[in-house]
Amino acid sequence: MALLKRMSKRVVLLVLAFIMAFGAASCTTIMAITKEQGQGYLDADGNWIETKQQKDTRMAWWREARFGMFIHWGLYAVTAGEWKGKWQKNKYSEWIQIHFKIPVEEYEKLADKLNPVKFDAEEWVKLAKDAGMKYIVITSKHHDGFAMFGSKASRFNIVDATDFGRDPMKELAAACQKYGLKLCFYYSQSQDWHEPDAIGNFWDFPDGFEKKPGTKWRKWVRTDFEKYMARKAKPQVRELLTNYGPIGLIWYDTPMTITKSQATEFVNLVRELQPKCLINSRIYARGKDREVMGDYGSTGDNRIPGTRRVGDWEMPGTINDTWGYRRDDHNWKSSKKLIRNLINIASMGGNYLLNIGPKADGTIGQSSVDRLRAIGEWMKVNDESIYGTVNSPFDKLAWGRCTAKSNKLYFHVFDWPTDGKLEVPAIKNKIKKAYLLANKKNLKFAKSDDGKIILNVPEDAIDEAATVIVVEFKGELDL
Ligand code: FHN
Repeated sequence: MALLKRMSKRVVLLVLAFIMAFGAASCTTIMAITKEQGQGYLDADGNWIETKQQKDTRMAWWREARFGMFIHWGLYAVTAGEWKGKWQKNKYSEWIQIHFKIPVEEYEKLADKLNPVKFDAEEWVKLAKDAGMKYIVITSKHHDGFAMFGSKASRFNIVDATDFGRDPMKELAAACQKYGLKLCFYYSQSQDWHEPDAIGNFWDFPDGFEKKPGTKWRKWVRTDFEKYMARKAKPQVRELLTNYGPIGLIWYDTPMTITKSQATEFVNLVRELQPKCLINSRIYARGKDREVMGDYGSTGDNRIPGTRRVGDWEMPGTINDTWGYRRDDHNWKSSKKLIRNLINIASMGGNYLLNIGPKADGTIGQSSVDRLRAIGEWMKVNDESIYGTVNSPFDKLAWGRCTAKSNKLYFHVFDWPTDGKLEVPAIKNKIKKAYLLANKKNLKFAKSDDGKIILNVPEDAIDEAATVIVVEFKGELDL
């Protein structure tokens, strides 16, 4: 009897041990699966659940990239700033419809003139790649409401409304896959001047606003906005995330009066369909405490911050003054300025989203091409000092900027010293070596009494836009 009792105890213990071992094993399996997926999920209440590590994994390509191409292309490329012999006063060509209060019916006719037969997706993607850009954000639908992709949600789209009849986003998706760039879509979620229930078109559809006396039209709320969301905006975002393969990010813009719960619907649509896809912060911006609902922040257009910033951010910038193509805009930024913008932004931990506005025939103007090629020449030599770098450990330097990566500091010299000596800020670490990134030539250096590093540099700069000097140090950076 006693033996039986002892045996059954053993059996119970064995069973217990087995359960524990099996349980632990299955637990490990579950954990392993979650880890392997490496991505967050929407819980039953519509909350996005994600660990810091999962967010870091999702952001990794974007943080590595630092440089992307913005493309504003739509019906406004046909008008190119001019309507019935008059030039737009507002500098953005894509705002022509609102500027001249062009009735929807008349604006729709522009589709007859959009026939970009010279469009070559591979050429565009190669141009971006050669410039050193790692992602492309293209206007799939701007505020005028015209979709530059085939859409079942609205016939006001390039496939159904033009003789062209092709879907340029499909072609771009294939070209991006081929050349290893991330395809990303801009989508104007609130303003849609084609739609009576959306925000923006007060000249054709004056009714349906909740008018608040004394406020600007743009502050007015569309009472039926959710109808537009359900009929067009959400189905189109769904199409974009379903028909074009993996999408790097959705770039929402001008949230206007969108409510937090409406913005959440746009966010969750992305989370549900492509959990790895990123979302910019222009999805929502209301109230005193502008809450950032996206994955990273956008600065204002062409607004490079003055100081180092924390967190992930991106600066969208124009190459001339307009976003969409405009025939009379010749105010091109120089290549030197654009290269320095890229460096300046990277030195503060941001991404540069540099815009081009292709023409209605599908070509990209020579002035844009020349500038992108010049940036590409600089990047070919110096891209190591941009990709995957983090912001400078120092405040802005008088003669240039600094970016950092692992045990290297990249000093971008804008103003080359005339006395052959470049003084860089003090670090406590032992310095392994200093060299010119362009030719790997080592530079002699000494430490001044106050710990600053004095580099002996050649008489002339290698690149007028920016010559990069690498300082390699031992251990963790210690200032
Ligand atoms: O109104 C748009 C403008 O046309 C353009 O698309 C820029 C790009 O950042 N975003 C809005 C203005 O901030």
